[in-house]
Amino acid sequence: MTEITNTKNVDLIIHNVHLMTMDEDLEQAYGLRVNSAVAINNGKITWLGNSNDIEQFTANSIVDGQDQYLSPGLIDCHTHLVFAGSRANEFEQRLNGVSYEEISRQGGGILSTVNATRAASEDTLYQFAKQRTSALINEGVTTLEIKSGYGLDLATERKMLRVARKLPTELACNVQTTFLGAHALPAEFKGKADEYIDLICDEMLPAIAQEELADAVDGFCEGIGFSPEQMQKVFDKARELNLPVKLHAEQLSDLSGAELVANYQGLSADHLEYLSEQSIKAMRDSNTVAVLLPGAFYTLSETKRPPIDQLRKHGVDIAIGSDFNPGSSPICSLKLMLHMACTLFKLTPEEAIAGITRNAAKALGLKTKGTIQVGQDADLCLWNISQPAELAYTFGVNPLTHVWLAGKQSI
Ligand code: DI6
Ligand code: FE
Repeated sequence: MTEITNTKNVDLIIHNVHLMTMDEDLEQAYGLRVNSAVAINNGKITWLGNSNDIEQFTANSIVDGQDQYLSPGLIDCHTHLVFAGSRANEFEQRLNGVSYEEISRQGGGILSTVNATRAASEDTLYQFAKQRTSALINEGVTTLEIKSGYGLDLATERKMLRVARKLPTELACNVQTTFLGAHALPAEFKGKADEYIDLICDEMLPAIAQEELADAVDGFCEGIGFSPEQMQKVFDKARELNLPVKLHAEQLSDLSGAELVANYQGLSADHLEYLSEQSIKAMRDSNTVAVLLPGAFYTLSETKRPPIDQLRKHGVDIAIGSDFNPGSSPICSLKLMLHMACTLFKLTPEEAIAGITRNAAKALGLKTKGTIQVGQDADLCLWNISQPAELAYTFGVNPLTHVWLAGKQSI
C-alpha cells in the first residue's frame, strides 16, 4: 500500500472500517474499500490499506471502527449563516400568494435581513452563527463556506466576515469566507446600482482584500440582483486582487451568469435552475463546479430543475450546498440537502455524497479535502450505517458516531 512516511509510529490508526474514499480514480462506487484502515500523522492521512496490515505501526491512539463506514468530513460549500433577524413573516406572505421576487421589490427579502444585520452587535451575530455552525458540525460538517452580503456597507460586511473567521477558534471546523457585497442593492443606493458597484470595486473589495477577510468573491446575477455587466466589473477587480470568483447564477432566470463566471475561471456557479447548454459548455471548459441548492428550490416551490442530465453529459462536477439563509433556504442541515438532492433533483446517492465531499472541496478550491487519500487532511466522519446510500436515504436519525478534524477527534 502507498506510504509517504518513513516512520512507522503514527498519531492515530482507525481500523476495521469500510472506507468511502470518494477517490474518483477507484472503480468501485464511492471509491469503497472494505475492511480497511487509515493511519494519520500530523493531521494528514499517511497510509491506507487493509485492516490486517496495521501491525507494522505503533500508534498513540488506535480506534476500532467496528465495521462502520468512514467518509471524508462533509463540506457545505454555500451558506449565508451569519445574519440577524427572522423572515418568518415573508414565509407567511409567500404562502398567502406573494412571490419571492415581489417581496424583494417591495423592499423586503434580502434588505430586511440587511437592516437586522446592520443593527446587530458583532457578538450577537457571532452567537447566532455559532449555534447554526454547531448544528452543521453535529451532522458531520467539517468545512463550511460562509458568505457576507447582509451588510452591503463596508463596516457591516467586515463585521460579518470577522464573525465567520472567528468560528473555528471555538468550534471544530474549517471556514472559507466569501465576500458577497454584490448581493442586493442597498436602499441608500436605490436607482444608483452602478454607483454601488463602483463602491464595491473602489473601496469595499480592496479593503476586504487588504485585511484578508475573504477567500473568494461572489455576487447575485439576476433581475432582482445585478446584471452580467455589473458583475463583470466586480470580477475584474477580484482578478486584480487575486481573489477567485463564484456566482449566484440562473436561479430565477437565464442571464448567462454561469458563462460569465466560467470566463473568469470561476470556482463555481450556484443555483442553476435556468442554466443553458451554452453556459454548461463554458463551465466544462473552465472546470467551474455546478453547485446545486435543493433547499432554495424546495423552499421557493420551484418546479424547474437544474439540467442535471446535461451537466452529466458534459462532465461538469456537481456539488450540493445548504444555501442556509433566512429567506430562500431557512434549513440548517446539509444532511437534508443530501436527501433532497436525490429526491428532488434525482441525483444518485453516490453523486449526492460526492457533492458534499469531493466536489464541494473543488467548489471551494480546496485540494487537500473531500477525499480519503494519502496526503489529504484527516477530516473524517465515522457512520453507523449498513451501506453508503443510507447517508442519503434517511433523515432525522443521526448515524454519526465520530468526527476527526485534522486527525483530532472532535465528536
Ligand atoms: N440567492 C439566494 O438563494 C440567497 N441569496 C441569493 O442571492 C437568498 C438570500 C435571501 O433571501 O436572504
Ligand atoms: Fe445563496
